[in-house]
Amino acid sequence: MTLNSNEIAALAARLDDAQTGVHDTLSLADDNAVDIDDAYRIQEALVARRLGRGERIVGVKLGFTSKAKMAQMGVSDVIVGRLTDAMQVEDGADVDLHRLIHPKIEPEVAYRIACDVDLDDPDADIVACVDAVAPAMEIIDSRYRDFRFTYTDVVADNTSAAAYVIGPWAGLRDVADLEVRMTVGETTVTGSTAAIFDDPVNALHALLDMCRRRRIPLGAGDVVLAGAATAAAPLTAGAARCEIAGLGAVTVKGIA
Ligand code: OOG
Ligand code: MG
Repeated sequence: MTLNSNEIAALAARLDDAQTGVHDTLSLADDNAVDIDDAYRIQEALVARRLGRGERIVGVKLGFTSKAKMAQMGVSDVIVGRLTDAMQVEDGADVDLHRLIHPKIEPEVAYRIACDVDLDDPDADIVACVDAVAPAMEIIDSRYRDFRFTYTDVVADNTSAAAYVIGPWAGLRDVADLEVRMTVGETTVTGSTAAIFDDPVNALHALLDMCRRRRIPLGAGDVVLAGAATAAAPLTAGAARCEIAGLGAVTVKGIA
């Protein structure tokens, strides 16, 4: 750790102001020496500001669980961020693009946790604690100029989390290699759920490991976004739809 608590609070405020004011900011690394522990402390302080405005934690998200995302963003290690109720968009609902800086959307698999996970129990079985799986999309909106950031930058920025939408839940089942198709305006991206750590269930094991290391609680009712299966696409006005073969579809509508 290299930053004191005032510096942590100031950097969290800078990122929070960028989000609420809908403007970008420069890489924190340009004028600060931020290590990975500092980055998670900034993320915690950033999320605490949202909770102070009455938001509630509803889950967690993983980032960079697929090679496509690592290659797109030039980052190659898993990251974890927090989801709040204010980020949730109902299936089929509108997303106001004016409240976002330069949003992108990506196809994801969501899991639902049905019991509290004891992070201190070395035998904790996270998969046994999951009761449902669903097709999902995440809207990411890096607060950094041109979506360019370092590894510590993106962790501090709550892993670019902005919004997410979840389709119909199904009972937990094998989703190891299902075709993924996302259409946003003229753009269609295709891939497979296998892009997520060979099988999205492996993201749950990575999540447990990250939550233990970062002391992030995993409780009954929490939603987990396992990470994008393909590179992200710019979110434009109109419908965005993701279909995962055998699991179902989910949509949102960008409003300019
Ligand atoms: C960081 C978020 C990565 C994913 O699913 O891999 C992520 C970013 O790409 O801005 O959410
Ligand atoms: Mg994502």
